[in-house]
Amino acid sequence: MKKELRIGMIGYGFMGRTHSNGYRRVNNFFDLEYTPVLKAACARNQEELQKFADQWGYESTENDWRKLLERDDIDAIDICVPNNLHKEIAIAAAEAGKMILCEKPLAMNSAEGEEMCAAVEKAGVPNTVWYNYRRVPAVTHAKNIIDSGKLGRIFHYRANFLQDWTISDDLPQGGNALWRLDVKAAGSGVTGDLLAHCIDTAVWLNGSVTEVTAMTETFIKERVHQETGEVTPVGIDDACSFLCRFENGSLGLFESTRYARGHKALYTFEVNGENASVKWDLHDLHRLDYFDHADEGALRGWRSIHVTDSDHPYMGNWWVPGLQIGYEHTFVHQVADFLKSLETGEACPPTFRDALETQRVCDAVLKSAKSRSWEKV
Ligand code: SOE
Repeated sequence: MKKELRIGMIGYGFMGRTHSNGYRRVNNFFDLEYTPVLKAACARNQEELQKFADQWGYESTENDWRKLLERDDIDAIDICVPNNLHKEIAIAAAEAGKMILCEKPLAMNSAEGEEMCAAVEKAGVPNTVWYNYRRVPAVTHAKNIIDSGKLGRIFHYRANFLQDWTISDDLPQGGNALWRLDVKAAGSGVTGDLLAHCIDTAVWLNGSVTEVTAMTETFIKERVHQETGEVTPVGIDDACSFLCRFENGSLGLFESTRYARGHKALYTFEVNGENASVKWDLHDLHRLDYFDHADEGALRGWRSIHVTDSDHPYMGNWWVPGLQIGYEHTFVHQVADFLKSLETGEACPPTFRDALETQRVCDAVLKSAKSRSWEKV
């Protein structure tokens, strides 16, 4: 008989679906002591919420997250609402003794993140932040290769996250689905939404960032607000590029935009070391490209590792070698790792504290874009 982890999900958007899928599928593929139980889904719009709850199999609904936190039949709260609500819910959930799985980014800024870390650490509740790309098998494989020392001294880290969905000036800001464009709900634009992913992976693979210099641009300065119908200034960054130094002496180059026509979600990174390099591309997510200078000269070249063998990270839990998995599986992996962490008593990274480091880099990036100078993290 498995131990239950009774989930209270707050929010029902895109991320509510990815996480719910993770909870539903995890025990089919991973052998774990715990099983998630979809106890309750919570949001204000009952009609939409009920559809979501029925589709994913949540046993009940709540319209007020405070009521959800009062329930004794909920062990863990999953926060899948806009960024401006993360702090209040997370602190109240920690005070109510609930475990917390929080959608990225952790908070609107690092000051909020600090308070959230203090709350979960004081309460001693297990916590994690859904930076899902860490759990693409090829990305975890890159981590293992780098940690084994095969790259030698690292010189460069390069990452991009490119999209094109906000180019039209007819697109409103704010409200359902478009809160990412409203600075009051999102905190920032591509920096907190997309570069946060790149930074989380970078810090995990290559260590801490010490200083940054950045530029941002808001190409469309005013948009109709979906909730008020009024034309209001746009406060988010539409594009952001930054240079940085890592603690290990390597140099970083990051770019993100929602104005790269033709790119829907192109996340790529490349790490260059003295002996070898790795590179990865979300559009080919099951492959890791690897170049090893020690290879025999005539055969030396980039090799493309199809990360589908049973001894590759996570892959032993899926199909037979050669058959690949995709985006949604990264969330199944995060649930699996969270449930495993409950068995072992270890933390499930990235914890709130780990995600705070990403938040600090984002803050320094936005500060540098304003000050037009290098900023320490
Ligand atoms: C934005 O379009 C977005 O959905 C991000 O919010 C996600 O974190 C990213 O994984 C995909 O793009």
